[in-house]
Amino acid sequence: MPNNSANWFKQVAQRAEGLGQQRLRVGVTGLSGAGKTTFITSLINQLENHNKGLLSRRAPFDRLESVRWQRDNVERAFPYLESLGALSAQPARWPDSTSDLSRVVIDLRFRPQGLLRKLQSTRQLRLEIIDYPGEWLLDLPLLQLDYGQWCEQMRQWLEAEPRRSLAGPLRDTLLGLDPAAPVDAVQLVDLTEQWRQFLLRCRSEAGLSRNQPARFLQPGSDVAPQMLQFVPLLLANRHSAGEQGSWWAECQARFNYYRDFVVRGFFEQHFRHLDQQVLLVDMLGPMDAGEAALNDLRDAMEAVLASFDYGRSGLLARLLRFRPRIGRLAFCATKVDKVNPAQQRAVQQCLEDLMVDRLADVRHGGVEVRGLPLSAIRATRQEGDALVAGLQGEEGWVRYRPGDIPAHLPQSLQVSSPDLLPLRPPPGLHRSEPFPHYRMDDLIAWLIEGAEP
Ligand SMILES: Nc1nc2c(ncn2[C@@H]2O[C@H](COP(=O)(O)OP(=O)(O)OP(=O)(O)O)[C@@H](O)[C@H]2O)c(=O)[nH]1
Ligand SMILES: [Mg+2]
Repeated sequence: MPNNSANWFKQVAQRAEGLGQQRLRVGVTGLSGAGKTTFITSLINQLENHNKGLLSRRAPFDRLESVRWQRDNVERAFPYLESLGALSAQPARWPDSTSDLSRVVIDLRFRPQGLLRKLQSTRQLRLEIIDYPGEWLLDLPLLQLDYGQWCEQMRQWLEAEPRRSLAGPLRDTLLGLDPAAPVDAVQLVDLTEQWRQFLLRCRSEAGLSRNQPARFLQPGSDVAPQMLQFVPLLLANRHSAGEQGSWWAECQARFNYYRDFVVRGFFEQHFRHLDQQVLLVDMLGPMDAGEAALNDLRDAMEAVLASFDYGRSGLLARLLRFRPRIGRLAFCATKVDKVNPAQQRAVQQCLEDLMVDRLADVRHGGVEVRGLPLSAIRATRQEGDALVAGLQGEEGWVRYRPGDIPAHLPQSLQVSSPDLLPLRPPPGLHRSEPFPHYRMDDLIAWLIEGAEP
């Protein structure tokens, strides 16, 4: 049957061709300061040095022939060189804080294996990484609210402490505005700025994470500032109305734009295309800050994880009008080099204890979840049961015992915290050597494995 076998070879060859070019889009997110920029910098560095570090010993990286990070023609490119510059400076610095979405494109070329070897010389995987502020996901609930309902919700939030005190006289001013009265454009600009300052205080003074609208604090470059001028009118409700030119009409129009274009736009343009997601969480900071910070972290992460919960009779698909397709979620406690290696799993365990119900929901909705305690760049070295590291802004080294992490998070959320010092990055980091880390290789392998190169 020569004809049949020719067909068969043709089919296999076509399949090999199709497989030859694959694409994997990975989202990386976390609340501000979670460690996103450092993580992505280390990830590119580990891939660029795949033949030297821990990656070289594991499949499929033993078949990895070349890695090319794309410098040109990438829209909103991730600041890789700037981050490397800071990390390899003397003294070394952490990369600057970022507040916008950014993208990385890396092409990986693998030697094919088995039968495909004869049909095709190489296999390519295009890895796209999207770094975006986790706070943007906290706007998801806005998709189910109209402006009047949002005003009602903000009124409730501002009635309770600590927001009531943090809002101070702004609450009285907003309560004094008649939604149907003609808008005062100058006052609206002023009130918007006051609302932003209030959100900043919520974040920095009370450690609150649910600060709406999220783009007031992390606007991103795709939103015109004048579109971010609206405030909740605390006397308004879902039945309110107002003629053109009223406070109501003006604020409602901008709220609708924010909800329908800014929030929905992010989910439709970026989020919907993600195949996999890495969610980074700084668990050590809140453990150090205490019960209130842990409570708030739980609230915020529950809101973030709602974006990956595909169960619950398709609520997410209804809100977004499309079915998200994230298949794998890596849920990682970051910066675990700050505790003893033997305690790193406990940090991850405490994080998973905090989120236990929501993680179960995400898994139940069909997403594969893996938890890994990570350090993108190891700033400490172990000596006996002590750690040795350098402190930011100082020379020389300190030797210290960071203290214990409980095996599980107590229900009361009362934990004795480890000693957290402001560490500087280790010296001698260079682009051409793999950065020291914990478990970056496990994570990268898990992500790539999902694409089966
Ligand atoms: N010891 C240690 N510290 C880290 C590590 N990764 C991040 N950090 C610390 O955490 C800080 C924040 O890290 P970034 O990578 O800037 O975090 P980010 O999530 O990009 O922060 P924003 O851009 O501000 O949202 C850094 O300045 C470091 O102080 C790590 O692997 N080990
Ligand atoms: Mg950043």
